[in-house]
Amino acid sequence: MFGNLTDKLDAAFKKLRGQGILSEKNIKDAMREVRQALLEADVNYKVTKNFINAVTEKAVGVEVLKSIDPGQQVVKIVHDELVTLLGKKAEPVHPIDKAPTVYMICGLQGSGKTTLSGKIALNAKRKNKKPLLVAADIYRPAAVKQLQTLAESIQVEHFHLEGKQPPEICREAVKYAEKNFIDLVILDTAGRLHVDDELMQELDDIKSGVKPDEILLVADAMTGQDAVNVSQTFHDKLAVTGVVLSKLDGDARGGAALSIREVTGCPIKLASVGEKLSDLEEFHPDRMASRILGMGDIVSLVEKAQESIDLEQAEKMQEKLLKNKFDFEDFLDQMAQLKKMGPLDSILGMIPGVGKQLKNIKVDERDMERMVAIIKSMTIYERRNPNSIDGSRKKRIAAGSGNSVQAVNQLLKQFFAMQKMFGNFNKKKMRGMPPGFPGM
Ligand SMILES: Nc1nc2c(ncn2[C@@H]2O[C@H](COP(=O)(O)OP(=O)(O)OP(=O)(O)O)[C@@H](O)[C@H]2O)c(=O)[nH]1
Ligand SMILES: [Mg+2]
Repeated sequence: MFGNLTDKLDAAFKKLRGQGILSEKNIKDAMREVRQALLEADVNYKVTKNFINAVTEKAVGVEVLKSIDPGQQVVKIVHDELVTLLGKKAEPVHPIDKAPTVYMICGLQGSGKTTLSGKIALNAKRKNKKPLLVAADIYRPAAVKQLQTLAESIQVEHFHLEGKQPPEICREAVKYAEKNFIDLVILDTAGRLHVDDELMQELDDIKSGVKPDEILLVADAMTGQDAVNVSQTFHDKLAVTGVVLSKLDGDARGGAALSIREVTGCPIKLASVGEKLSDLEEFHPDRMASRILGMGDIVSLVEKAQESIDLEQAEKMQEKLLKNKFDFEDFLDQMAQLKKMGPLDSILGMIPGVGKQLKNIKVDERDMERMVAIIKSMTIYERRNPNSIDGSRKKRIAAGSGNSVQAVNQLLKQFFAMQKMFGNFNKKKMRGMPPGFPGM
């Protein structure tokens, strides 16, 4: 599931990731593709529209975190919006905190109600709770038998009253549970092909008869927008307390998962991810968003951007800078480390007060390779003593690195300017900075 959507989103972000800066135009271009991807995944039209607006607004107004690729930052924004769309926080089902706690399971025919009932029963049993599976579907001849077989397979009690109507069966089941130390009563109700008044009335009668702690609507993720409409109708009529997305393991396009919360306002609490009774998961918006984006690594990279410069090395560097012992060897080390993080001037720009001074010292990524080549052509002595680099040394270094003397001169100029800047910077700012401030 989500495979297609993930690929499409990835393609949209790839374009942004190549860009040096986030402009309103390149964001809009990328968002057009994201929009298309969402619509193709069968996400509700309105939901898509709101989503794109929210992301665009945040991306355009974003204060660009200097240390990472702007495209990655957009990935993070999209991720966060997806989390919001999916409900922000995980909302667990009502705890089994009194005997009996009652869950009512409802939904359309074949959506996976009986399977879910079994899954919840098994789960409760694993927590040393005593569940009771109640057959409240008397219309489909095999339904009672199906639940009974299922209950026996996991050695859980089941309950049925021959010849009674579902509301009465449910009331009696709860009475039985009270007398028999049952912790959790699970009402497996009947489904219909379509939402109809008769079904709703019956479910409403069950609800008022037993006052369930949790009314779970099972929505089949494979049915896309239908699942959204069905959820809306059930929620309007029954005030459902939670949605369970079933068949999330299938090749559904994901639209239902992404739209239900936003459209109905009802939290998604569980995800049914297979036919086996152990295939039940709590629904976590953040995990689902990461799964959809398939880019959990980038999201955490952005989160950790500031921490990810090796603190220990940064501290050492700080010490050297304070003593004005920063040489080309250190420069090379820093380059290697900074390369992981992005453009050098951007990293420096993260340090309060440095950004502005960098205006006249242009250190951009395209120059980095060349700088490294030049430094590597220096002898160790030269690297440690940049002042020793005279005319003839410059010629040799230039030839060795395949650059002009002019390029070597430029690097030296930049290096000395930087050294000077740090000298001034140290005097003015260092005392006020937290120890080991990431960067220089
Ligand atoms: N792949 C997959 N199949 C599921 C899942 N949940 C249920 N199914 C299958 O879907 C079919 C219907 O499941 P049931 O649990 O009987 O559905 P129901 O809502 O109780 O159906 P009715 O009682 O007829 O209304 C069965 O073949 C299940 O094995 C799921 O999460 N993933
Ligand atoms: Mg059933």
